[in-house]
Amino acid sequence: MKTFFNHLHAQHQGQYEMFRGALVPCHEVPARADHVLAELQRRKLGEVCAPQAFAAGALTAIHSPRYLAFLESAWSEWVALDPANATRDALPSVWPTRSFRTDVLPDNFAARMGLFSFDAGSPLTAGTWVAARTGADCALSAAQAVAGGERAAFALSRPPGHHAGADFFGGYCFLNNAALAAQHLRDKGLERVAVLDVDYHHGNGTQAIFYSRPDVFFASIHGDPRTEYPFFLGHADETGAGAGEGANLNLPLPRGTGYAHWSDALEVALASISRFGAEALVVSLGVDTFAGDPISGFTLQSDDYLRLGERLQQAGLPTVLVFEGGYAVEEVGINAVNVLQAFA
Ligand code: OKP
Ligand code: ZN
Repeated sequence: MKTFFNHLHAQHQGQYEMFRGALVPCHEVPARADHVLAELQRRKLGEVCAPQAFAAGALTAIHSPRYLAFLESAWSEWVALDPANATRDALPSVWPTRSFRTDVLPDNFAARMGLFSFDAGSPLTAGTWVAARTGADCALSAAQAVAGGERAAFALSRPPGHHAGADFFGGYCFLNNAALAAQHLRDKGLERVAVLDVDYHHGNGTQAIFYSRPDVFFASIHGDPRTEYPFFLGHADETGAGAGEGANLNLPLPRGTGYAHWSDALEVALASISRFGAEALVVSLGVDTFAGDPISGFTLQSDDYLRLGERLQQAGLPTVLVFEGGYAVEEVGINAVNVLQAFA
């Protein structure tokens, strides 16, 4: 299986995220991807390729032009506010909520940061745009390889993507890599595509992007949003809207869930994807379901990722795997590569 990777991911290096009123060091660090790359190379598991650079149209197929324009210019606007900002990441601190207008684009930069985001845990840095953009190129390149006949491909991109919506960032995510991959498969002629999100956190961005569409099925296994981030989406009664009714499946599970119960949910998700008649599969591959993850609550063990990889392979679909979460930095390489090795 080919891996698409670009070292520019490391340009996105946030310093702090807001947690309980304090700024704490970011969990989403460049070393995460570097550990996965090192483990792939240690096990000699397939070729590591640089992504192709895709034209802007591949991004506007999912994201709004005004959001993309904001992301691209955000860092220079931030530094223009105050030259001292060059050493500080940009974090939002004000958001429009119920009864506010979101149709008028504010001139004020802080206001636009809030309009286009949903939390204060996702610092926007000098290298965020280039990293997110080349990360998206990795996902699109992996989709292109699979559309061209490869059985599977892996996008080793960061920052992750599944919390990013058509026009908002949050949850460490800026561009929705999995959604971009799924859309690219559709644009290459596959009629029905499924996204299976196995990250600990609900993929609210991916769900929102495809919620009204009958051609992209979204299934997610995640910590129950009643207690777990991102809190405001991911309940079991969210089944799709309009033409997309029935094409969304949420399988929330309580904190403490281990592979024995987690894999029951996996079977339910794969059965639905099969009933849907998917011609290809995109996996949002978060490994923050690991027992040792510092910000998550499931208890999967490293060997369980071998079983996951084997089961995904048995689903029998052309598959794009896209790297998402996983914050136990020392084990993230072993866990992610276990999935890939068992699949291959
Ligand atoms: C991104 B992905 C921890 C706060 C956690 C955001 C979690 C984002 C997870 N102190 N806030 O789904 O792995
Ligand atoms: Zn996660």
